[in-house]
Formats: sequence, structure tokens, C-alpha cells
Amino acid sequence: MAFGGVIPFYSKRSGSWTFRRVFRSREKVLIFLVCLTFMFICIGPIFYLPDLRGGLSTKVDHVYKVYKQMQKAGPELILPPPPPESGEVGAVRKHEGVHHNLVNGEDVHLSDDKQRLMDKVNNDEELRNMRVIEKPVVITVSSTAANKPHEPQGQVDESIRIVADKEQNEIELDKKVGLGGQDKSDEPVVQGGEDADPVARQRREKVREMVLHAWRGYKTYAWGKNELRPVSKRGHTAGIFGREDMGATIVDALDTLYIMGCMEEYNEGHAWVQYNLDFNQLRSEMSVFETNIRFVGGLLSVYALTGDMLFRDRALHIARKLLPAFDTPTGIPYALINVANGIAKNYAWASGGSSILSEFGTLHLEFVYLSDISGDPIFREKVMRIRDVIRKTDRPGGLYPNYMNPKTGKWGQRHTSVGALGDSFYEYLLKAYIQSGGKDEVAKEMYEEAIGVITNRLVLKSHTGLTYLAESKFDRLEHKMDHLACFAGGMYALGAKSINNQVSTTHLEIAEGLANTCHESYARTPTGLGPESFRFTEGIEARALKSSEKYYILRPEVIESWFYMWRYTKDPKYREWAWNAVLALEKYCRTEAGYSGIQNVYMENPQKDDVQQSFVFAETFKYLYLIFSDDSLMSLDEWVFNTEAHPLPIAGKNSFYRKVQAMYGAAAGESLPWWRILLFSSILMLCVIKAHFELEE
Ligand code: DMJ
Repeated sequence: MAFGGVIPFYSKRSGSWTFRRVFRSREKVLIFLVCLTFMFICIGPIFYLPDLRGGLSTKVDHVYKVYKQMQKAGPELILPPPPPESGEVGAVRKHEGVHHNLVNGEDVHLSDDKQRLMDKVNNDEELRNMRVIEKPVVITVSSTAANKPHEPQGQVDESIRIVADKEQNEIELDKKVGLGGQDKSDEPVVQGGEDADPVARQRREKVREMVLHAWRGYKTYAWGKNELRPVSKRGHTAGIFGREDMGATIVDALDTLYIMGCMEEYNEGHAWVQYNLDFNQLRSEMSVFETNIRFVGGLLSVYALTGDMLFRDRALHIARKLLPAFDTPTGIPYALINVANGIAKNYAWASGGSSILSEFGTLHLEFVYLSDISGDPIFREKVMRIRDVIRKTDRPGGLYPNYMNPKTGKWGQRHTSVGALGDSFYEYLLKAYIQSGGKDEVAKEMYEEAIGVITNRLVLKSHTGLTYLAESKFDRLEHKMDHLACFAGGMYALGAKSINNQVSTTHLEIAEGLANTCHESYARTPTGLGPESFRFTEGIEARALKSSEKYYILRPEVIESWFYMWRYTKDPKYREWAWNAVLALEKYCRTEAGYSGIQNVYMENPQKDDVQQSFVFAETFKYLYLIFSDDSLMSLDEWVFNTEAHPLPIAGKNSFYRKVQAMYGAAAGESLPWWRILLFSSILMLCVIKAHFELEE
């Protein structure tokens, strides 16, 4: 249709509506308005709609990134690539035993080009300069400055930069908290928080000393490695982190160092993250779940605490690398991913190639928060899809089995546990509700339902009255409780306090009972530290039976449950139990270079396992420190701890939530439907045309 058919034009010559070249000024204004509206419809959403902001702007970033690298790569890219040799990285794109069809069929020349580009990127002088920092940069600071964190960074890394809400950032960057409290009365207490009791203060100082000791050992012998071997004094990495040195200990420790006011150490870690933490270096498989709870969770926590954009950008960079793992027919992610090529798979041992409940069910807090602070809805969508699938699938006897096949959406083996393989799924149902500021009713319902069935079927009492959590295997009860399951004492207490209903009192009693039983598992050993699993039979209670169950690897769950119980009951026994754990850690786990797990808690002189787990910083030391602090420090009314004890702010209750403000009245992180803006723009255009006609008449 001709333009003149839509918009009438005035003709001097005939007085009728015809085409002509010269427009009246009113017509010019009209045309300008129509064009403006049209441009607004076409271009506006790219920049302003929360639906697209993250997505498209990220794609624009990626295009820009590739363009920059192409410029640097120079003429050699134009030369025809050599034929790929077998075994060469990038030549063979299929992964044995992997059924994930992400790169199958890809042009080998393209792969080769990509590899060359990658090599070029890796050799890029700028990046090489970034990576020369092997040892920590110890920032010499004056005594007052030593207590201050790095100034929050702006757009620190162009390659992983995302579009942020400028105004919001300016507000947030203005927030700085010094040691010993905060400078704004309505802000959460994230440092300081000394208890009034001098004994508690002294004990807390001891915990801080332990952290510094462990950090110095790591810094001296394993800086940049994932973990420290504190006996043999070298680096260590577990399969969950992949083979490369990704500084897992640094990322897991940062928020703890910050909360404890260890600012020199915090700054060392900050510098390492800034210059070295780069998942583009990874070539091996890593765990989606562990990467999420330790790296993404750790970075998000420090972002919330400090407002430093560096941490948000790194968290987004890492989380985006995990996304190909979610490309399954159901949206239930695989357990392992090679972030270099996006190939994902499950553990071979997991019930016919199933994904694990405690893994795919423990992404929600971090992913929702990522969407809220970036405006990119992709993360929220991924976890909401997981929730939909598990919600709609019938559960045998009301219990959630530990396995689900990501291709069929069918449950695997009928094994249910609140310990290994199940644990943090239940924790995240409750905490999703808390994180949302009480708005996520679905999470609440799911938690209430799940915990109801668990309480009825798996919470038992031993013949001397110890409360414990059994497991269910093909409808038979196994009277075994993992150290991991001891977190449930804290979960029951948190649930009872956050959801006030007719079962709250019972749940608080169960919490008390579980915390006590887990304490018994510690008290009944000569070391005062608890075993990996303990059993209840005719003859024994709260004791390990098999030798493979007798180790202690610095796990936090028992201390975690005492932390919640202390906060909610103020019964001094929890502080005493925590102090006994400190003494036991000092006696049996401390080495010259840090802290090690032990192989048998029932031996007077246990062997050390020579691993300082990264979670000892994130969880064990943090919960100990908080038990001896005032309740105002990391208040449970303002913060919710992820399963790695990284605190995340509660929406609507914590001014450190740092939500990106979406435009057009949509709440941050929520999608504003396309149709709404389209409708709005069309109405606007029609009004303009109508007004014009009216004027002409
Ligand atoms: C931590 O990494 C997390 O707590 C996880 O949920 C399971 N357990 C380890 C520490 O024991």
C-alpha cells in the first residue's frame, strides 16, 4: 500500500488527496511522530524491555567481543585452516558417552577457526599480563584504609560487561560499610556485630584467628589452586572443580573474610578475582551444582555485601557458562558441563543417567537473584522450568526420589534422603520462599508438602529417645543419618520461624531433637568430631558402623544447625557445643599450614586426609563466627544463606538486594510482555492519525 493511502496529503492544485513532494509543517510533524513511534516500537524494546535487555545486549556484547578478537587475530585467520588432526582440541567435537547433541555435526573448519581464535585470545598480550599475578597482590594500605574494601568497580571487564541500570548502580555504589558497623542506620549490619558477652567475644576472636591461619597457609602454598593440601603443603583440586586452577578457596572465602573484617585478605582475594578468575580458561568438566553454590553463590554474596560490580559481572559470566547444561528435553540440567564446548552429561553412576535432586534442585536462590540484579530473565526461567517439571510429576508415596531422568522427566530409583543426594533441594524450597520476602507462595506450598511427608515418614526416635532422620529405599527404611542431613535441624527451625502455622511448634521440637542427635554423634567420639554417617540399630545409636563412614572432612552441617538453634532459642548449650567443636578442630585438624580433615573420628590419633576443603571458609568458620556474634550481624530477617552459607539478601527486607529497576512499571527481573508495549505504541500511533484527521476536518 502506498504511503499516501495511509496518511492523507493536502494538494494545492486539485484540493483532493494526492501524492506530492512538499508537505505542510503540520504534516511534517505528523510524519515525524509516526516515524518516531515506529522507531520506538522497533528499537525501544532492545534497550528497555527486561525481556530483552539481558538477552540482546549480551548478544551485542558477544558480537563486539568476537569483532575485537578478529581485529587482533589478524590475517592468519584468512588463510585456509590446516586439516584437523585427530585428538587435536576442536577437531573432535563429540564426547564419548555424552548424548547431549550440542555440537554434533558442526563444521570442522569452523571448529578449527574457533580454536585458533581461542588460542589467539589466550595469547593475547593484555590477557597474558593479567595472568602473571601468581601470588597475591598484597595491597599496602594505611591502618584506616586497611579496613576498607576495594572501592566498588564500574564496568571492569568489557568482555563480560552487561548493561546495568545506571541510576540504580549510582545509588548502590554509594553504599559503603566500614569495619565495626555501618554508616547508615537502615542498612544491614554486615561487619562488626560484637556480642555483649566477653567470653563470646574472645571465642569469636579465636575463630577469626583460625580463618587467618587457614588463609595464610592457602596463600603461601596453594594460591590460585582450588584447595590446599595442608599437610603436604601444595595445591589440590577435586573433580567437581575441573582440572584447572580456578581459585575455589578464594571465591568461597571472600564473603567470610569481608564479614569478619579481614580486609587485607579480602583485598588479596578481590585482586585475584579481578585479574585471574576467568572461566574462558577452563577445558575440563565441572559440576554445575558446585559451581553454582560455591562460585556463583560466593560472588553474588560479595556483590550484595559490597555493591562491587566486579562480582556481579563475574557471577553472570560464570552462570552463563552453565546454561548449555539446561538444554535437555525437560529443562532439568545435566550434572557436569565442559564450559569450553558446552557439552554436558550426567554421572554414569546416577540411576540410569539421571540428574540428582539435590543438584538440579539447588539452583533457585542464585538464579533468581542473578535475574533480579541483571534484568536478564533467563536464569529465573531456567529454575522455574525445573520447578514446574518436578511439581507436575507424581511422587511415589508423596516422597521426592533422589533421581530424575532429564530426557524423560521420570523419577529414577526410589531412594529418598534428606542427606546426600536430596538435602539442599528441601532447603531451597523453604529458602526460595524466604528470599522472595514471603511472595513465592508456590515454594512455600512445596516446602510444606514435602516436609510434611518427611516428618510423617522419615523422622523417627531411637529407643533412648534420640530424634533422627531415616532414609527410604524402595519403601524400606534405612536407619542411617548422614552428617549432611544434620543441616535439617537448622532447616526445621528456620521453617518454623518463617512459616507460622499449626506445625511450627512441632517443627521447632524436631529441630531441637535433630541438633541434639547430631551433637551426640560428635560427643560419642574420642575426637569430639562427628562421622560422615551414623546409624541407629538395636545395639548402637548415633555411631558409624562401617569404616567408610568414619571420616570427618571439616563439614559444617552440625555447626550450622547449632547456629540456627542459638539464634532462635538463645540456649547457651549451643554456644558451648560450638566452642567444643573449635577445640576439637584445633586439636585434631590444625596443621602448620591450615586445617585438614581426619580419616577416623573414633581414633585417639587420627590420620589427616590432607585436604582443606574450600567450604571450611564459606561455611564452617562462618557459622562458628556468627554463633559468637550478636544477632544483628547477618540478621536472619535480612539475609538467607545459600547451601554453601553464602548470604543472599531477602527481597523487600534488605536494602542490599540491589535489584535492577525495570522500566514501564515491570518489577525488576520480571518479564514485561511484548504485547503490552506493542499495544501501547499502536494506540499512540492511532491517536496521532485520528488527531490529524480531526484537525483537517
Ligand atoms: C557444601 O558444599 C554444601 O553445604 C552442600 O550443600 C553440601 N555439603 C557441602 C559441605 O559439607
